[in-house]
Amino acid sequence: MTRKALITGITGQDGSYLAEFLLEKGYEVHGIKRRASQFNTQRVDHIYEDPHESGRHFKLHYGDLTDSSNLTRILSEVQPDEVYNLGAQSHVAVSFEAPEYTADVDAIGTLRLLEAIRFLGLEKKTRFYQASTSELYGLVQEVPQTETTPFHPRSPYAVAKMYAYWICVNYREAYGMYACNGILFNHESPRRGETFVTRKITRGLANIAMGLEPCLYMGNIDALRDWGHAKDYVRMQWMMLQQERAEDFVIATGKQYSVREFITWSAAELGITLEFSGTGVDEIATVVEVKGERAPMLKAGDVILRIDPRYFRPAEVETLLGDPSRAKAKLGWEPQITAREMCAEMVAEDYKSARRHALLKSHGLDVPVSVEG
Ligand code: NDP
Ligand code: GDR
Repeated sequence: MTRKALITGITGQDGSYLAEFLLEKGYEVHGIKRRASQFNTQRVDHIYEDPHESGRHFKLHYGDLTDSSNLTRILSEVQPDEVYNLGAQSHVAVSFEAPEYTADVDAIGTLRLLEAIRFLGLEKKTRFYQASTSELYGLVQEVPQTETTPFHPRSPYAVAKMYAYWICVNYREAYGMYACNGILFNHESPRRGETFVTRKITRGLANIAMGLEPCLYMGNIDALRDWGHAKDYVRMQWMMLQQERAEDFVIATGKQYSVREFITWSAAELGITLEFSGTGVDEIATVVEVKGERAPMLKAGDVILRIDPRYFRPAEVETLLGDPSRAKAKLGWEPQITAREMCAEMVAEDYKSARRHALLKSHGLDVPVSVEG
């Protein structure tokens, strides 16, 4: 029998990698996409199958985590063996601006799915994966963070995800559901949303190198993160649903770097040596040297990075470092791609598209470039 998986958030970074992974494993993959006024399936377009053809293994359903009846109908139609709840308003800074919506989607959305599974009598058939987050640790109580480190969320996003974490545990304990939390630390890729810090940097610097924009404006570049590659992390999401017993796991690399280091690496991939000077909001990064051909529009002395306080958050998570040893011991999971390798891959992809844009621009076809976020 073909196994069926339902992925919420399939159009996002993780959803797209997970869909590819499950299709390769022979699953029938169903995903929930939101209605939007423009196409929003770019990350999964390469695996799209024409609905007019039979024997399809990849199907998209319109839906939304704020809509219980829609979720119940999709679950009832699909009868999935596995549900991966990756859908979320996932931007921490945005959650301060839209806290109620974030809670509705990220917290109550999770409850809606779990209740729909129970209501349909699928609680013994359907296994449930919840996309939990290192943001739960927030103001960290212990270094490194493990499955037993106390939570102290620091944003409406993290508070909503804390509800989702506990409701998942609660449905496991109360109804014997196979429901588990992957407490995932930051993970990135060339498919990362453009307003998360790594992608903002790789895309911004590639654009600057090609003369498409003059300067990158950043927030707290002293923040420390444990960055892994999304491809490694979706493999672990699947592994967590293949165990005898549902358990929660920390997924991380165990290594930590600053945003500033990530900027330096990204610049180096483009042949640019940067020097940081000044402090606080007056800090800047200046080009010291340009090697090779990748940054034809830059020269020593150019200031290409400044601090803009509007990217500071009302409450910041300064430092995160995960301890993945339980995942390694119990599941044999280890990340295969280092943060530095991931950075190189992201810069290479963004550089390709910056070059394309620059070429179009040189032929009079202007392409708007935005790095808000
Ligand atoms: P993305 O922001 O790339 O993707 C989020 C997905 O959720 C998109 O498909 C989005 O749809 C969808 N979505 C948003 N709002 C709704 C809604 N109201 N109803 C249904 N779907 C919705 O996130 P990632 O892929 O990076 O992350 C996946 C999950 O893992 C998220 O829950 C995130 O919070 C969590 N997480 C992520 C980490 C990371 O570092 N990436 C770390 C820890 C946890 P659309 O494309 O239409 O916007
Ligand atoms: P985070 O990721 O908040 O950790 O949440 P993000 O990449 O947005 O920020 C990481 C750190 O970088 C600092 N920072 C900036 N961030 C952004 N976005 N833009 C900037 O200009 C900027 N300058 C500095 C931030 O302040 C922060 O400290 C991500 C999301 O994927 C969540 O959904 C997920 O749960 C967590 O990772 C784990």
